[in-house]
Amino acid sequence: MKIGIVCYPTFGGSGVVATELGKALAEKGHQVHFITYSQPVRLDFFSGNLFYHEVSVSDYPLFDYQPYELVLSSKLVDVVKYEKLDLLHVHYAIPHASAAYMAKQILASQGINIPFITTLHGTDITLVGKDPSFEPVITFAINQSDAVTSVSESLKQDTYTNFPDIKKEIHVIPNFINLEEYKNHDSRCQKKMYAPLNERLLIHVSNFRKVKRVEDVLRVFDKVRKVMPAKLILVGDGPEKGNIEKLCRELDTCNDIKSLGKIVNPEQVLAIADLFLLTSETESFGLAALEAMASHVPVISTNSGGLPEVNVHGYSGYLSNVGDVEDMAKNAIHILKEDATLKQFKENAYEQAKKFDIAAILPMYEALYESVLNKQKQKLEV
Ligand code: GMT
Repeated sequence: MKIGIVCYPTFGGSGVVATELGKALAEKGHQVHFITYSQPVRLDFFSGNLFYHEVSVSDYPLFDYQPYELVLSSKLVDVVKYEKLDLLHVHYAIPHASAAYMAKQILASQGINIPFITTLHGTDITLVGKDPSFEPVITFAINQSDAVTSVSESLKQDTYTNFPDIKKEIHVIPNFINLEEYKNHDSRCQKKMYAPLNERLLIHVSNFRKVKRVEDVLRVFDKVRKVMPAKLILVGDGPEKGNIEKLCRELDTCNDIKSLGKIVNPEQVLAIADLFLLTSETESFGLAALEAMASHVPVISTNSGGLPEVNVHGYSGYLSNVGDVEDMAKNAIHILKEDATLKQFKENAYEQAKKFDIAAILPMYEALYESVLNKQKQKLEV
């Protein structure tokens, strides 16, 4: 198949999933064309089947806001036509689904039929998408998609609740990791660099937006380090970073915290960690938690959104109510206190991650692509 993938090329989970999916499809022999405004951060893979098409946004002075959706639609028309794509798969509804719809209509007017699949990732539905100014466009674009997927059962239900006029069937295809990529740990990253006295090493990875409640990560860590020697690594950057630095001074924890900023391959750091903290207000799936588990790191998380579908309470880690830092700290201490308990949770975390290996998930996407193409063929034959 010749597949066009549209995504946000940044460090967000949706871009990571789209990129890893494209890489895996290319490895299986499909031709994959990424169509984005810059090269996806994880597209570090050389393959004759992978292509990248940049959407360049002009900066004409009349526009206070550049019309990205329009240039994206035009680029999609161009790539579909000249690369003879079979289908488009857009990740994150805003504005990718409506841009794909527009491209589909333009191409139809030229006698070219191209189906598009929309994958809902989370904030496009639970935060941004809920904004009434987006609602009619999102509802329309999702209903017009040839197929729709969501990354968790919880996100599927949220979509129907937040957008009552969405009638389209939503297929749940969970996020995934490529376990092979977690097997080779870069020996340049060693635990003793961050925990020189072999302290317990906690870690948080996110884009430091308000929804992640990173302040709770610090409060949980503060409680843990009062009970045992511990260090915390923060990976990522974002709007809340300044507030987090302030809080770390207030709590007097800065000497035990190391901020590493944005890292392209977080699995290298995850490999040396003992416990992952994910304190989000809402999380449609929690790819970061799955990446931790694939690195044998148990997870202390909230129980919001799709997290209970990923992290199993009392097995791969623990789940607590949003904001309940007391409970999260108590659970963290339980996991970290005894070596034997930690070892067991680490093994369990890895076992749980295996369920989301790409080998199990990729065929679900391929089957969906096939069924969309078959439906389109049948429609054209009528
Ligand atoms: O919050 C992020 O990390 C970025 C965001 C995105 O839309 O790119 O992540 C969402 O999609 C990820 C991949 O499907 C999910 O694992 C995250 O849970 C989800 N984030 C939220 O729901 C807050």
